[in-house]
Amino acid sequence: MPTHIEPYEGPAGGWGSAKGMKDVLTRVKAVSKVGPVLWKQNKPEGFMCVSCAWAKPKHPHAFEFCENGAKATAWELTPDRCTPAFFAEHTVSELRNWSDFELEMTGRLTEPMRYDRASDKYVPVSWDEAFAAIGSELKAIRARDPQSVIFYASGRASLETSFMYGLLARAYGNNNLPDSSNMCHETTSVALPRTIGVPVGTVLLEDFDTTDLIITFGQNVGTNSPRLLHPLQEARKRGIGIVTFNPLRERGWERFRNPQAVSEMIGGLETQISTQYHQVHPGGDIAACFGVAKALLALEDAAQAAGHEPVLDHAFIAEHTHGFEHFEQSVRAMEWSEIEKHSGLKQAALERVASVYSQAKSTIFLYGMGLTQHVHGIEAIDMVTNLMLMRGNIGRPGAGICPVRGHSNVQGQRTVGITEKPELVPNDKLRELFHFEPPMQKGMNTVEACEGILAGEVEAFIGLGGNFVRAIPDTERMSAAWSSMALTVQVATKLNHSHLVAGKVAYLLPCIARSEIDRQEGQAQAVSMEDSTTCVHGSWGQVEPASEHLLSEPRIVAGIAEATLEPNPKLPWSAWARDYASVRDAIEATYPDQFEGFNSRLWKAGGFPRPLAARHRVWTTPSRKANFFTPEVPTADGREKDGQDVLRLVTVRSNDQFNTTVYGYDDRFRGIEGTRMVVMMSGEDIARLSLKDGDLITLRSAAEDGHSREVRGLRIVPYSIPSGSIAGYFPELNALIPVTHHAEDSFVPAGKSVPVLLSKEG
Ligand SMILES: Nc1nc2c(c(=O)[nH]1)N[C@H]1C(S)=C(S)[C@@H](COP(=O)(O)OP(=O)(O)OC[C@H]3O[C@@H](n4cnc5c(=O)[nH]c(N)nc54)[C@H](O)[C@@H]3O)O[C@H]1N2
Ligand SMILES: Nc1nc2c(c(=O)[nH]1)N[C@H]1C(S)=C(S)[C@@H](COP(=O)(O)OP(=O)(O)OC[C@H]3O[C@@H](n4cnc5c(=O)[nH]c(N)nc54)[C@H](O)[C@@H]3O)O[C@H]1N2
Ligand SMILES: [Mo]
Repeated sequence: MPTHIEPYEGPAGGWGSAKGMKDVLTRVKAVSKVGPVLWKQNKPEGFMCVSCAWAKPKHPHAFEFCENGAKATAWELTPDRCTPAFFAEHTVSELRNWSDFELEMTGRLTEPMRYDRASDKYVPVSWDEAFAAIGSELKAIRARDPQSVIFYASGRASLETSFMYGLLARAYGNNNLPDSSNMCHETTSVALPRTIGVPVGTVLLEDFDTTDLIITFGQNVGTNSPRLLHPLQEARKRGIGIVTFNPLRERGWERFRNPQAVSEMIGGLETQISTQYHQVHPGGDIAACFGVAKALLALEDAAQAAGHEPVLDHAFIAEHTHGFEHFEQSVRAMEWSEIEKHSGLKQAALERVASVYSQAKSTIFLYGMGLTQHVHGIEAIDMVTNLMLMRGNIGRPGAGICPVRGHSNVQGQRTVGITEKPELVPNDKLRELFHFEPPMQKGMNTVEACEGILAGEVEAFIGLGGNFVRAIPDTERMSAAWSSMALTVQVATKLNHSHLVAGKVAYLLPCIARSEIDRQEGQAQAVSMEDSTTCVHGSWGQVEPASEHLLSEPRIVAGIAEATLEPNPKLPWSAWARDYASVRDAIEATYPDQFEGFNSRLWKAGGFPRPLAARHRVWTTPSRKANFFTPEVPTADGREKDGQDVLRLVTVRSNDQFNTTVYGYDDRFRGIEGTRMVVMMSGEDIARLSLKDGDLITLRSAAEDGHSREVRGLRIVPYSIPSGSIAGYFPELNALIPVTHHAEDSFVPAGKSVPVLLSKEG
């Protein structure tokens, strides 16, 4: 593939988006099949996109999909097949040298496969054989130690599958339910319950219609949630300001041309998205928010002196919050010089933020991985929450906090019990409804699962979707440790590297995808998911499954459960797998306040919102108030302790990938085409390090823990990023991240600030 690197001048959306979509549809030969499906994408009674979790509107656009949603659907609906004949031709060792892109380009998996160590190949098996073998291994391990099996879930599986999967793990005897969320928004799930009493965002889609200001941190809208550009564009058309904090210039936050608006496409019109763009240092959001708070207090002092309306919402602070005095003192005590040093932003810039914030009646605070994937990510979210509470921007229309979730049902998985934390599980309900004793021992999160595998303490890994080995840190150490496990089972749609690091006994189980018609006993079944704004939607598959041998995910979970667990009439696995409405009834019985009338509300346009106390200014925190928490650290990444030569690496997604799924090698908005092996670096650093555009370099981990980690053959690309930090792509650079480098308390790998050393090659 030719490499072409040149700054991209176009907007997000626009003709580039149409072309990007067409390229992938053509590549996977899915043009004719995908068209009719896209028409139904994200519409009531339609099919819910498998890409991001952004909200689906009540009144959808004619095409309620984006460039990347279309790519995700096309990727699922490719006519290519990865069949037993393919596996007969290639050994697993050989396939390990293939790229992520090449593996998934082989097409959809068609039959259940068993790894045969003697020939180093996957060989076909029947489903009955696979379930029986998995069940017998799991039973044997359970007799030794039920805590040594991991039940991983990636955030795509439906509410129905996820609920059954959680029950499977617990009936087996553990809470080892790490989720992709443990690498993603778990920092949110730990931060927000302490401050506002709920683990999820409070904003609904309609809040974008009435808000007066949107402030964003660390999210890449144009690539990772492009449908959110529509409400942002509409807000801008109402004259609403958008303030963005992001170390990189991300095109989606700069300007947008709606590919669905003929006038914009033909007339070349585009909307400026951010009215203020602040290139904060990675990890500098804590200091930046301190600066905005300090400037806000100065405005408050001035307003009081002049006898004007106050800037702070004193009534809200007094009635609804706790901890303001200490917060205020800390903010007043923090020097501007410190704030500027740690945020990389000037006092005047932060005063401009405070000025628009002080004038906005209602403000939405939106954020993504730029906050959650830092060592002190919780403190960064706390500071955003503090800013929000200062002006009472929660529990009223047009205001609130909006963590933008990743996978399409990752938030919902947590809601229905995929968690390693037993205190978040309605254990009494499980006892009462399903007649088994739920385990009370805390389970392993992703990082603990990795550490357990490295220590040889984990005997089996079951993966419900995802690509664990590529998504986690320390790729090489983890791949090497993998084969020590007695059993590995992967439920998947497409081949990936996690399938090529087999345990002693290993199975690869192919499943029906969400865009496909899932018939059980002749009846099409609907599934459901929860979006980023707590709205729950039903989804119908649209096309015939990729192979007649595929089973649905609920059916596979039921198969494993029945082969492993003693019969329990209260856990009717097969009956559930025959009729998903009965699973929804079980979900409603387990969570009656969250899922009241689940089946009857499944097709409500725009989804039905789960109730959320914080939306009504009811605070389910220990203090019964919303809490100001004052960070004790000035930056989210603790880089002050770094040695002189250390650079901080920010790992990000390109516009041509969905996590570890690489659709192609073009990152259009960043002007990087034909390669993913790049390091984006500021002109200042390039000069300081005597490098030049196009130089090849090696990155090494700066961690001194006795393990060497390096990635070679990376090409220097000049980019607008604060000096001292560099950026590159996940998952290629995950080999540089020590598994111990994670957010405190939430254990999310800290992929947004990885200490590395650079050396020039050749
Ligand atoms: N097309 C597509 N869509 C996706 C995905 C995908 O891979 N492809 N992945 C899905 C998933 S699972 C998730 S979690 C989401 C992820 O969506 P995002 O949250 O947008 O994740 P990233 O691509 O990691 O980008 C993080 C952004 O944070 C910025 N950033 C990095 N460090 C900092 C910092 O310290 N402070 C600030 N203020 N900004 C910072 C980066 O420059 C980047 O713009 O997207 C989901 N949607
Ligand atoms: N350095 C660094 N590391 C990161 C991140 C980062 O920003 N930087 N981001 C983290 C984040 S936010 C996340 S969410 C994780 C993602 O981690 P995962 O969720 O584990 O990874 P994905 O790449 O989304 O998984 C892709 C695979 O899922 C399977 N699949 C696709 N559709 C289906 C389906 O319908 N059913 C089943 N059973 N399988 C399916 C396919 O086989 C495909 O190969 O990565 C994390 N890792
Ligand atoms: Mo994610």
